[in-house]
Amino acid sequence: MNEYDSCWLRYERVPDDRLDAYRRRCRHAYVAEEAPELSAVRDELRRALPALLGTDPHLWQHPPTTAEGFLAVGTPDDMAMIAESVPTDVVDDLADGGYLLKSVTWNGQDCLVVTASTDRGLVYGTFHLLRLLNTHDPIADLDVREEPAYENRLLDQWDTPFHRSVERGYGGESIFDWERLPDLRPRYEDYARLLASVGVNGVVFNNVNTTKPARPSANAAFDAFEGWQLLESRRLEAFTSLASVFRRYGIRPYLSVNFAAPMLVGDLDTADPLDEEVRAWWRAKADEIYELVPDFGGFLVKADSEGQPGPYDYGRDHVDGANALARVLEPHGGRVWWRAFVYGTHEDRAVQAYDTFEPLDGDFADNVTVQVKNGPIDFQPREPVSTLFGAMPETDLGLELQITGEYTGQGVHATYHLPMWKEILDFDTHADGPGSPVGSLFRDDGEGIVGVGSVGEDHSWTGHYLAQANLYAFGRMAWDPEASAESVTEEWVHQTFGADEQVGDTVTRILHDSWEACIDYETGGLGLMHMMHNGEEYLENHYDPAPEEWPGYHGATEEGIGVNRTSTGSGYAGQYRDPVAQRYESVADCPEDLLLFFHHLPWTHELDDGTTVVQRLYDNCFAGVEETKRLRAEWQSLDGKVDERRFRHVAERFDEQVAQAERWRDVLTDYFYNHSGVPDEQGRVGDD
Ligand code: GCV
Repeated sequence: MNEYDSCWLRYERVPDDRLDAYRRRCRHAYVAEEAPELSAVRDELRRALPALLGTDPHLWQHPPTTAEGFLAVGTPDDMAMIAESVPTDVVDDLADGGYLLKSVTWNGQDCLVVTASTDRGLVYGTFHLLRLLNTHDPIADLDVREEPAYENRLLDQWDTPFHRSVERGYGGESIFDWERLPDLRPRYEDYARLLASVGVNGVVFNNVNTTKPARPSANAAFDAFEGWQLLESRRLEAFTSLASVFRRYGIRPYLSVNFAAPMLVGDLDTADPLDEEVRAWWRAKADEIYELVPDFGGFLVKADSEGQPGPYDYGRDHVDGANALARVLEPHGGRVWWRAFVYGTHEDRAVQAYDTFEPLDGDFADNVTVQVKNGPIDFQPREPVSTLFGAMPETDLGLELQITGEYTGQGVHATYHLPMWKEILDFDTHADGPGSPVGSLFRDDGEGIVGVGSVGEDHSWTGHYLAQANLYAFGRMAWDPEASAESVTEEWVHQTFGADEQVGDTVTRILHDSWEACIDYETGGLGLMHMMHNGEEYLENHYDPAPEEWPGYHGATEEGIGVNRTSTGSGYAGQYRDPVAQRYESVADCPEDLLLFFHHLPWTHELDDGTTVVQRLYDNCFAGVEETKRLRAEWQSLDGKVDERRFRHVAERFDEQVAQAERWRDVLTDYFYNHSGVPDEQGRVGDD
C-alpha cells in the first residue's frame, strides 16, 4: 500500500526479543488447497511474515515435510497434523466464521495451527494470528476459540455509483470506479483485507439513495447515471469482478435497489409489489444476479423515505414491499435488508419508526431483516436507543450504526464512536425483563450489525487518520460486543502507531475522551440535538452550528428548552417498556444526559446539583472547547514520535476542530442566552 495508508495492517518488524519464538513457529507455512479464501490467506502470509519476521518463509500447499516448525492453516480434513492437534468436534460446532488458534508440538517441533470448519473462518483466524504478531503477543501457549457474536456484520457503502461521490463520506471520492469495471484497482483488495481483518462479512456497494447523486459529479457525463442502473444486465456483469475480489476475503456482496426498478430498469408501468408482472420481473432479475454472483447476499432497500419510492406509492405496506423482494431471493439463500428509517408524517419524527414497524411484527418473511438506526432521529452525537429494539421479537432485526462522522465533526474532528456504540449495546431494553441489553439482540440467524461506511480515496482512507479507529472498532465490536473498549482501542493503536507506550497511551486517551467533548460543544450535553446547519440539496452540511434552522429538534422558547416526548407531549417515551418508559417519562428520574430530549423545561429548572439548565448548557459548551484544546495538546506532545505525514495531518485537523468547537460554543451559548435572557454566572456569554 503506497498511494494510501496501510491502516492497521502495517506489518512492521517485531522486536528482537520476540523474533525467535515467532520464527520458530512461522518460518514455514502450510496453507491447504486453493479455495479463493485460502489463496487470500496465502497472499496475506506472503505480505506479512517477511515484513514481521525478516525471513522469507516457504509457503507449502501440501503437508510439509520439513523438519522445522511451521504454521498450518486448514480444516481438520486438510491435514492429519491439524486433525490430530485439535478436537474436531469442537471445530465442527463452530459458527460460520469461527476458528481455533493453537500452539502445538508436532514431530518434536513447535508449530501453530489455524483451523476452522469454513474457509472464511481460516481467513479470520489468520488475521487474528497476524494481529497477535503485530502487537507482539506471546504465541507459545495459544489456545484460542473464537466465534462471531452476530451472523451478519455488514458495511453499507453510501457510495454513489458513477459519480464517485460518497454521501456522508468524508474520506474523499468513492474508491469504487464503476465506470471502469470489470477492471480492478488494487485498492479494492486492500479494502477487502481491512474489512476481513476485523471480521466484516458483507458489503452493500451502493448508496440507499438510489435515485439521486449525493452531489453532481465533476464529470457531467456521469450525471446521466443513477444508482438504480446497477441492476442493468451489463452493469451486473461488470459487478462480478468486484464481487470476486471480496469473495476471496469471505465477504458477500449486496446491492441497494430502488423499489421502482421494475419501471426504471425494466419497462413496466408499475412497481406494485403485488402485481404479477412486477413479481416476475424481480424473480428474473434475482435469477440473473445469482447466475452471475452465486454468493450474492441480497438487497438493501430504503423505501418510502426521503423521496425514495416504496410500497406506499401503491397503497401497500412495508411487509408487502419487503416480502415481494424476499420471495425472489429466498430460493438463492438471499436476504432483504429493509430499512426502518422513515419519518415525515408525524410532528415528532422520533415516534414514526416504531409506529410504522412495531404493528408489523411477525409478518415479515423469514429472509427479511428490518434494519434500524441506533436512535430514533439520525446518528446524533448522543441519542436514546431506538424503541424498536426488543419490540419486534418475531422479526429479524439489524442494528445500523454510523462509522462515518456525519454529525460528529465529519472528517475533521477526531471523534471516536466506540464508547457511544458500547453505551448503545449495553443499554438495557428490558425486552425480556431486566438484563436484556441491546447487544444481546440481533443474535438469531438473519440478524446482525451494520455500519455505514467511511472510506474514500484519501491517503488516510477515512479523511482523518484517527477515524480509521472507527472502522476498526466497528468490525471488532460486531464480532465481539463484549470485548472492552479499552482492549479494542489498544489493539488498534498498537497496530497503527507501533509499540511506543507514550504514543499508545496518548492516542488512546484522545480517542476515549473525544466523544464526550464533541457532545459538549455540539449540544450542551443535556440531550439536545440536531442544531446543525442543513444546507442546500447536494451541499447538505450537518457540520456548522445553526440552532435557529430546526427549532423543532430542541424546542427553545423564551420560557424553556427541550422537547416534550412524554405522555403529555409526543408520547415517544411510552414506546419503551417499563421501567425504561417510566424513567424517561419522569423529569426526576430521566438521566441528565437525555433530559432535554424527553422534557421541555424552564431555563432555570434546577438539576440535581442545583445548577440551572441554562447554566449547565453554558458550562458544557465551554468545557467541550477546553477539552478539545486539551486533546489537541495531547496530540502535539507526540511531535517527533509519530511520522511527519500523520502527525501534521492530525495536528492541522485539531486546529480546525478547536476553531469549530469555539464556533459551536459561541453560536449555541448566544442562542441560549438570546432565548432565555439568563446571563452566564461567569460572564462569558452575551454582550461584550
Ligand atoms: C443516505 C440522513 C442522512 C442522509 C442519509 C439518510 C439515510 O437523512 O442525512 O444522507 O441518506 O439519513 O440514512 O437514509
